[in-house]
Amino acid sequence: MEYLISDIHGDLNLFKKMLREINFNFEYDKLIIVGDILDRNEYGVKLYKFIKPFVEDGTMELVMGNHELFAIMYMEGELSEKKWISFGGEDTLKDIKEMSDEERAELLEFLKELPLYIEVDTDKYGKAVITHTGISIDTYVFNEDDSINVIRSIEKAAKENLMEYLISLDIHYAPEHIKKSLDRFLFVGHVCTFGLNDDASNKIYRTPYYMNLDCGAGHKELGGILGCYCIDTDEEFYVG
Ligand SMILES: [Mn+2]
Repeated sequence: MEYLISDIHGDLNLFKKMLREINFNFEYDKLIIVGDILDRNEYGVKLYKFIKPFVEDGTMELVMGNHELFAIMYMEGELSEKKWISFGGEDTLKDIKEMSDEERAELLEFLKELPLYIEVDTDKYGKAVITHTGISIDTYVFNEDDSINVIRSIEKAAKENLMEYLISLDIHYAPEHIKKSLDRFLFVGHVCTFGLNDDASNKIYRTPYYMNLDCGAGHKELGGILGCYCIDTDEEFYVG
């Protein structure tokens, strides 16, 4: 089985609870995390240490989220402590400061190698792309048939301004005809689903063009939980 989880935001315990909930088989199953393992909750660095061996052996994959980029920028001197703390980085920052130079270099290397998107074939949605925010309105690349080339659009957006791409909310505001012309279904996170669902529920947000999996584990004060989607069975799972 192949599963998707997004925006765990340092809640290692809730993540482990989800692995038990879905009966995750480390030998046969695969898990793709749609970005933002760090910040907001306490154990972002512990979560990184927990998933690292599984990313290395291919059991799990992690797509880059804006909070992974914040950590890179901080370690490279491009983001101040104050600014990162304002984005929820306080606990991550504290743990990074306690790391040895070697551990810090390893973390930086791990984060810098993260992909911006992963392609996946699904029975229900056909060819799909898994990426943290979706698309950027200013960087559409069109195919010859006037459909929007999702992969090339993501690459263009990231090349022009990676930070802008990784914090983009554009997919949620794109007009229907634009969403209709995307040449791939999208799996995204980044925006809490209780802000998207008509009934303000924290369940996975589904549209004909994309699915948003950020059920708000980084915002428990607003009722957030952790959601998981199984690509093979179209099932949803929740722990809170
Ligand atoms: Mn995000």
